[in-house]
Amino acid sequence: MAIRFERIEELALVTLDRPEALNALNGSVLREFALALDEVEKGDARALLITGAGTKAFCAGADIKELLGRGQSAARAASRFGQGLLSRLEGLKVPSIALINGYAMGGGLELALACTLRIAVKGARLGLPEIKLGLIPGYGGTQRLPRLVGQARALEMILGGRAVEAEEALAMGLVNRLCEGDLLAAGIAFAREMTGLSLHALALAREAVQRGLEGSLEEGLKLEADLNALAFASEDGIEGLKAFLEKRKPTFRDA
Ligand code: CO8
Repeated sequence: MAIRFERIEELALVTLDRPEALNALNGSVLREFALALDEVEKGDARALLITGAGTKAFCAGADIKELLGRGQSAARAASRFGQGLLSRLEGLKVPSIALINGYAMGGGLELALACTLRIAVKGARLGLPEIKLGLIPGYGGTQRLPRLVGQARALEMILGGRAVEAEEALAMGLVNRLCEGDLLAAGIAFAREMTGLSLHALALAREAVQRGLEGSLEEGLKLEADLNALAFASEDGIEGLKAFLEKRKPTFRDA
């Protein structure tokens, strides 16, 4: 198996498990990753953590051994397949956190970019080096990176192919947090800042931020008002307000 899928109490953990190839994304990893997403979609995990096996790499990108000789239409299809998979990850009902335990390069960084949030260990390196192979990113990097860190920084990383250290990634907002100790423990603690909350409200909040960024400010404000109305009308919205007024902890039902 190229992917390990585990439950840690209320959390799901996916580990890319090809440390001998720095967890590069070959066909088996991508197929098994799709199955892991199926598990998360139909299961009751309240957050998804994704990491790489070993201490060296989160994921070194697409498996370069499988790339040579791909014709134009096969390359386009492969790009659309990978993009579709990462869009499924991005659109999960539960938040996802990339635990970046070393190199996150090319498709590996694109995988992390499709997660809701990212933590990196000190010493991790993050980059989109495709340009050095005479290629460009193909799993969403040209689109998600500028949305996250701005056009200037994204162009610098994509055109120069330079990987940034974890500290620089934190400073530019590419990762949310740095971790100096136990990355899995840090990821679990980060996820647990959200797992007791309403999944319904979390999904609406993410949609407001992420879809809002696609359009104008005016369109985003309208979207916010529409989603806000849904939150107010939801069971969890009513329960949250009632619980506050009754000075008790809310019991959310994710509805
Ligand atoms: N694919 C396959 N094998 C890899 C990859 C990879 N991406 N990265 C590393 N490996 C293998 C190496 O070949 C090596 O195997 P072996 O021991 O059998 O020779 C093993 O992993 C260890 O790697 P290194 O010896 O190179 O380790 P170093 O510590 O010296 O270097 C680096 C680490 C800097 C991460 C280096 O391995 C590297 O540069 N890797 C390639 C990074 C890269 O260019 N990634 C982008 C790939 S392209 C991509 O992701 C495009 C995504 C969209 C595709 C769209 C589809 C059409």
